[in-house]
Order: sequence, then C-alpha cells, then structure tokens
Amino acid sequence: MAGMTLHVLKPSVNNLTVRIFVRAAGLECEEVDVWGSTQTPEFLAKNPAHLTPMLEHAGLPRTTLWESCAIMGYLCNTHGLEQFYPSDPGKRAMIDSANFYLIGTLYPLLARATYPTLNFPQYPGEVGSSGADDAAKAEAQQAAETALAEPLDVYRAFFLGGKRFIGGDHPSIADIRLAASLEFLAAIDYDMPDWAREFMDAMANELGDAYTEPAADVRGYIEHVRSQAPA
Ligand SMILES: N[C@@H](CCC(=O)N[C@@H](CS)C(=O)NCC(=O)O)C(=O)O
Repeated sequence: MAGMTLHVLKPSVNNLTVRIFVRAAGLECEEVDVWGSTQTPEFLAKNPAHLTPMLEHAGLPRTTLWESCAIMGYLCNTHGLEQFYPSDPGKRAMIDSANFYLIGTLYPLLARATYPTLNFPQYPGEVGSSGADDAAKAEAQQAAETALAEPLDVYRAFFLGGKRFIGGDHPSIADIRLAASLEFLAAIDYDMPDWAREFMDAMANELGDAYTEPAADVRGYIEHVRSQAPA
C-alpha cells in the first residue's frame, strides 16, 4: 500500500508498538519523528487529539488515524495479516479484549507508575499533575505500581493461558502491544514476574530486529533519564 506515513515519538511505548508492528509485518512506511511538534497548527489540523502514533494514508476517510491498536487493526485488515489479527470472530475477540484491557486498565496504571520517573506529563486531574506535595505524588506512584500486579497477572492467567503468545504460536497485535508497554517498567526497576520476562524474551527472539531496533530508542531514553536522576 503506497504512501503511508507514520508520525512518531521515539521514546514512547505507544509508538514503539506500531513501530515494531510495521517492521514485523514488513510494511513499507515512512517514519517521521514529530518530537516537539504535536501541538503545532499543522499537526492539530490533521489530528486535534495531538496524539502519536499517527498514521497518514490517503485510503483513510479522514486521511489520518491515531490510537496504536486501531492503526495495527487497520493495517492488518488492509493487508490481510491473519497471523497478527485473525479474522475468526472468536480469536479476534480475544485479541481485541487483550488490547482494550491494556488501553483501558493496565496502561493507565503503568503510566501513573512510570511517567513521573520518565519525566512525561500525567493527565489533568491525576495526583501526579496536581499541586499535591512530593510525598502525596510518591504515594500515588507507589499505589499505581502496586496495583499493576493484578491486571498484569490477568495476561498470564487468561490471555496467555499457557500459550507462548496471546496469538498462540505467533505474536499477534496484542502481544506486540503488551511487550512494548512492559518496556517502560525498566524505568522503575519493577519486580517483573518470570513469566513476563520470558514473554518479552520470546517476543524479541521471534521478531528479531523488528523488535530490538525500535525498542533501542525506548531503552536508550530510559537509560538517559536514569543517568540524569539524582543519586
Ligand atoms: N492510547 C494511545 C495513547 C497515545 C499517546 O498517549 N501518545 C502520546 C505519546 S506516549 C503523545 O503523542 N503525546 C503527544 C501530545 O499529547 O502532544 C495509543 O495507544 O496510541
């Protein structure tokens, strides 16, 4: 499919998700780094939500598409990528459930637990972005980190359910979304369960450079932030 552009912020795991996916699927896609320009009038005219990753393609009704899982779904549908997003209704429903659960439940906790350390802004209305003192913010961060364990274990117990990947023998778009998200936990030295470590290793082994090349941008950012942290 000609003329696809992916607008990205390289330190972001929301972006990492789609960056891994397009590489793993072998899709030709120009990548544009939009660091510092998501709030410009030009970007906002295309995407008033100012969110990345953002796919730009003439085949889309409004030319642009954001939300990592929607982008992967669209590209699977337009390229017939059954191995990443099966069309069987039951199998597809499991992938959708894993992705919606990630975006709606796991990721908000992961963001609250890691964004303060990553120097990323938190959403208005959250303790982390409020005028609360440092102790209250640290308490909120710790509460989110503690609460992560339960939804994370849902992936082991239910979505993986003893399989190598959520998609079975092959990584699905839900596996890519999960593995990319877990990359941020290195920022807080999260006590990652063995199964999650094994899952991330399996993803990197299975996808090779498609995984490790873009993941290096996120890992490099985490290292940089950590090197700047007061001793
Ligand atoms: N749920 C969305 C989250 C996207 C998101 O939060 N993107 C952030 C980077 S992590 C962004 O582009 N922020 C730039 C801005 O708000 O101006 C997804 O999965 O794509």
